This record gives sequence, C-alpha cells and structure tokens, in this order.
Amino acid sequence: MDMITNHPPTAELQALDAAHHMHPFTAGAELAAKGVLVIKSAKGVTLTDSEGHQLMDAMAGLWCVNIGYGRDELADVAARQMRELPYYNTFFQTTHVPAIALAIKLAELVPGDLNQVFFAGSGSEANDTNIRLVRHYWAAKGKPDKKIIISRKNAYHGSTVAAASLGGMDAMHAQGGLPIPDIHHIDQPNWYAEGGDLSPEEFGLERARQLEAAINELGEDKVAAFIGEPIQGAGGVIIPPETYWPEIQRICDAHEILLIADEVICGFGRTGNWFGSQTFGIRPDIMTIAKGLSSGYAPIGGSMVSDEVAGVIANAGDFNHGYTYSGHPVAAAVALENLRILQEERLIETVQQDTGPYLAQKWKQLADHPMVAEANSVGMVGSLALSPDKSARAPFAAPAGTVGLICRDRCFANNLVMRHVGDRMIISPPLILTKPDIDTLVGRAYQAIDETYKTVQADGLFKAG
Ligand code: PXG
Repeated sequence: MDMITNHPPTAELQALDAAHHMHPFTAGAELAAKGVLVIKSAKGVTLTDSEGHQLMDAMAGLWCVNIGYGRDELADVAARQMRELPYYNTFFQTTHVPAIALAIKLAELVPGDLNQVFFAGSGSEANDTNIRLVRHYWAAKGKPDKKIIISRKNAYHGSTVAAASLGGMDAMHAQGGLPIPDIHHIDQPNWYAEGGDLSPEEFGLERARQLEAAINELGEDKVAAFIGEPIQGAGGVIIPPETYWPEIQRICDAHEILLIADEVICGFGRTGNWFGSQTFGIRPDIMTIAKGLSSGYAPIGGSMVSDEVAGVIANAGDFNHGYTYSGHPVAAAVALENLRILQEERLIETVQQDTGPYLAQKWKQLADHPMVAEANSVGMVGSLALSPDKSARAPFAAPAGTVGLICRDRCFANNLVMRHVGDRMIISPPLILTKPDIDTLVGRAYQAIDETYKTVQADGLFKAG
C-alpha cells in the first residue's frame, strides 16, 4: 500500500509535513509547533480531517470549489482524458480538442466581445500574461510608452513577482524587492475602513476619481491599463459602493485605458451572475479567470481578451509568451465539465434568486451582535467587520488581526471554516449551499463570534485603538 491510501496517524503526518513541506503564506516554525490540520476527504460542502472531524467549508477551499466537493463526473472526465491524451501543448501551431471546446464555451459565457482566451495554469500566471498583453498591445499600436498599469492598495492579483506587484499588499511588497517598475497603486474603495464621514456613494466617487487624477499626473500616453477585482477578495471581501465601478468605467473609456477585471474570485457564479463584471456593470477589455473555472478540481486559469485587443496582438507577429500547461487537456476537460454542471444545474440562477438573497438576510442579522459593526454579502461571498465600537467603526486597540485570529480559531472549534483578514471575517462557500446549510453556517458563525466576544472581554481587548 502506498502512503496515500494507507497513511500514518495524524501526529506522524504533522511531523513529516513540518520536516519537508513549506507552506504558502505561513510562518513555518510557528505551524510546526502547533501542528498542521490534515484534510482527508470532502463531499458537498463538508471537509473531513484525519481525525474524522467534519467541518463546513464556508471558504470553498480557497474561494474555488464552486460546485462543491465529490462530483464524480469531473473525476470520470479527467480519467477519460488522461487515457485519450494526457498532455499535449498549444505552442508551435498545434492544439487539441479540449482546449478548443473550452475556448468556445468561454467565449459563449463571458459577456461582451471577449471572444478569445489565452490559457494559463493559475490566476497569477494569467495576470502575468495580462501585463505582457497590454504592453504588447500598445506597442503594436505605436505607443510603446503606454506601459504603466494602475492598480489598488490592498488588491490581490496573485503571488508571482509580477502578479504580487500588481497586488497592493504591503506585506508582500516588503519581501523580495517588489513591486516591479511601472505599476502604480491608488487607494481602495473600502468605505468601512477609510470612508470617514463621507456617505458610501460620495466615497465611491472620490476613490474612483483617484484613477483620473493618477492618469492625468502620470500622463495618458504612459498608462496602459487599470486592473481591479470587482469585489476585493483576499483584501477582506471589500464590496465597493455602487458609485465606484460606473465611474471607473467612464474614466477608462474617456482616457483610452484598457480595463482588466480580475474575476479569479468573482467569476463563475460567486456574485450571483456568471461574472462580477455583470453584477457591477463593468465592461472589461480583458478578464482574468481561474479558481471557479474548474471549481478547483484541476489547476487552470486564463485571460479572456476582447476582439479588438486580440486582433491587434494577432497581427503583431509572435506573442513571445506561454506556459507548458497553457490549455492543459485534462484541466480543460475538467473545466468544461464543471461549466456544464454550473449551467445545467442552474447553480448560478439559484444563488441569484434564492440562496444568495437568503444568505444576505441571515448574514445581516449577525450585525445585531455587539461586536459586529457591518455584515454584507453579494451572492455567495460575504464579510463582517469586528469592532469594539460599532458606531465609530473603530478598530481594536490590539494589533489588527488579533481578534480576527481568535474568531477564526473559534470557528474551527465550532466546525466551521471561516477565514479572517485582519479583524474582518470572510466567507465564500460553495454555490450549492442550501438554505438549511446557510442556517447552520450562520448559527455556527454567531456562536464563534459570541465566544470570541467573551474571550476578548475577559482578556481586556474589548477597547478601541
Ligand atoms: N486574482 C485574484 C483576485 C485572486 O483572488 C489570484 C488572482 C491568483 O490566483 P492563483 O491561482 O495564482 O492563486 C487570486 C488568488 C486568500 C487567498 O488568502 C486568495 C487567493 C489565493 C490564495 C489565498 O484569500 N486568490
């Protein structure tokens, strides 16, 4: 028997993991001392760990398992494709049927004239592609100086050198000499934390107009594109004020700036439409996709590209860019089957019309708790802000994330996987979540928040900073 089918007990797995496995976004020594959680299997919305505990996964893995765990159809398609053609590339004038079939399907599903796809293995890779695409596009149009990409602080666009540079995470820029040149960051539309006395609508306009100010300052002839997540995900599920995206769209149109919507989290039903761009009225020139494209069953990402941009690139000689796994046949076949399930089972319509509104109503009730200052959701993504002084939207006196981490641990103790970003708690559950599941989720979340509240009070942390 191999180690996967017949594995050693948890403590031994933890020790082996600590000895040989470096984890993303993790303080290795701290994790080794604590012992990592080993997830063994999953079905529907439920994870089972190596000790047999069952947890509701309100994060859909890392925002990706949109159709839920355990769909045999995807496993069958993967096995069939591995037997038929496990690998071939899409370089040097070759292709294969799964890549063609997925490209057609994506052109049909993605709104507007984004009819071409450049495949990647992940969202980070796709955003690297986007940087090269937009610069190559403008160079091909005789404007090689249009190179700067404007992004936002607290954005997340991935973890490669270029994608992390596009992102606006200070903690990431602090390591490894980021950002690369010609990336410019403006402020985020986070009304809760930064809106002060402005109404959300006023604040949304003010933040969008920073884009226009930046373009004027840097020079329209130097700016290639603006990139943004419709809802900032890893930044804490920051749902922008309604005024924000229409103003961003107006500014991009008025100044000949390409608009890149990073749909890695918002795409494939998360917000109750196929794409977050539809929920927020964005008409992007390029769209980054990954995660929900395959529901995480296989690694795949891509850039959806408008007819205009793709046409210019097609006539500009070789585009000297690509990945061994661009359009990988097994990943493409799995993605296609995932899209079939999303479509035929009407999962996105259900989120839009039924379960999304139900979640919104239940989730909002959490704001009745004395430590919850805000609780918002759109479709199947939501967040809440923990605060010791709700009316002032005040942070805790302790370093950001102290209380959030306590709450996250209380969630796990209550068999709920809910993440924290600073002192915001976030959810992004599978789209198959039913109304009884939502009741369970919100019940466990309330319990965890209340236990956190009692701990925080007992520890003297319930004061504004
Ligand atoms: N864009 C967005 C909007 C993302 O959320 C990426 C790009 C990068 O995708 P890849 O496939 O390269 O990881 C992401 C990924 C978190 C977390 O802690 C979020 C992501 C990845 C890992 C952790 O919330 N988002």
